[in-house]
Amino acid sequence: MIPILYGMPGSLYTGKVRCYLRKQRIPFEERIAGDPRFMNEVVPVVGRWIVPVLQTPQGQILQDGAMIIDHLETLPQLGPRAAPVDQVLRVVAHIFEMFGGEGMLRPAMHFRWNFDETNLAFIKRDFLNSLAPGKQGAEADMAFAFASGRMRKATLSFGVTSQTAPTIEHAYQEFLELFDKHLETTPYLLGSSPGYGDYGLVAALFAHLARDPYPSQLMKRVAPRVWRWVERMNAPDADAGEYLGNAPEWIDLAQPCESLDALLRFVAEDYLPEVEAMVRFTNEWLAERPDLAAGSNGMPRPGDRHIGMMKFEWRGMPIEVMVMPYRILMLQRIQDSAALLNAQQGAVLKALLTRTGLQRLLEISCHRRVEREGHLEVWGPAQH
Ligand SMILES: N[C@@H](CCC(=O)N[C@@H](CS)C(=O)NCC(=O)O)C(=O)O
Repeated sequence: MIPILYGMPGSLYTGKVRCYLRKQRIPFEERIAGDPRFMNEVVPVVGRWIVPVLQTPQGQILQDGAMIIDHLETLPQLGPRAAPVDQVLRVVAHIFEMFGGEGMLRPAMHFRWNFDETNLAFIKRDFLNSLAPGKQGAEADMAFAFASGRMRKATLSFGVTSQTAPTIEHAYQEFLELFDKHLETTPYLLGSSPGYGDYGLVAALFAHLARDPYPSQLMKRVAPRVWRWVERMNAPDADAGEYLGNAPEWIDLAQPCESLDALLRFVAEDYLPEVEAMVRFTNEWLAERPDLAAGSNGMPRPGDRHIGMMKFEWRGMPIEVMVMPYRILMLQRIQDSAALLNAQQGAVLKALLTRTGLQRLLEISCHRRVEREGHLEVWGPAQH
């Protein structure tokens, strides 16, 4: 028996787990979400339709990219651990895990859903392969209209509109250039092996941005090293021949690394305002619900994934986006790993975050923690 990964080739979060499984050289079977076994055996357990899901050889069902990787990290491994040994790098890894998996949804969704002339035929085939295999004609058209309609609506809810699109494109191109420059000297984000940061970034950068026709061309043209990194992330070995073994095992944070600083500054400009607005919005939302029971998500349905829409200023323009408690969980991962640092490590992290404009990431928090229970995000106990 080997683990079964339920997902889709075109799914952002499935890519995160798939890369991890390959890097660990864990044999696994990937099944599509349109497999009847997903609907019959998995969805009732998970409580909502969502991928990726890992079914372990013992029959345990795990949902959520980060939780699946965390679980596998506790088992004996063949490949490199996702958590860097250095505790400060671990915090940096979780920052990019959050940014890649959550902060990069705007370019990912924009470049998938707003370039129909180049993308649509591919996406339609890809979606139908995974969701409605074997369906033809009107039946297939209906299945794709339903799935793509939901995703186009989600694209808007992530703040992708005709007003924000030019800035999203501009910012994404800047990110590609910065990451490409960074990869000149290191095959992975923080050194010679992949970690949580790489797995977070590959979520958006593989399925949507490297695989869909329009953004794939863009990435190859603007950032060939990033495209190679995506390929490398999908290989079981280190796949870093072009570095001739000269790359550092880990980036040494005692020395300033200009290209890493530049990426962190990008995260500060592109994503920190949203994280701050999310924490503000959530604290107001919680204040209006003093009796919210621990263990519940406070929404009409336990599977609901967002608690409302918030407005904030993004790169000088108003933008409206949904607020997802899952992102608070991702912020907690960063802060929890920072809380483990000793004084000396804390000083290294503080210097790094201060010079890159990210120090607020450690200073803001919600009045209640987000926890995971029964495969869902729920509120933890009220803190007094
Ligand atoms: N936090 C979750 C997010 C998973 C997620 O959003 N998956 C998408 C596909 S990439 C999905 O299943 N969406 C549900 C839907 O389309 O209704 C994880 O990391 O597993």
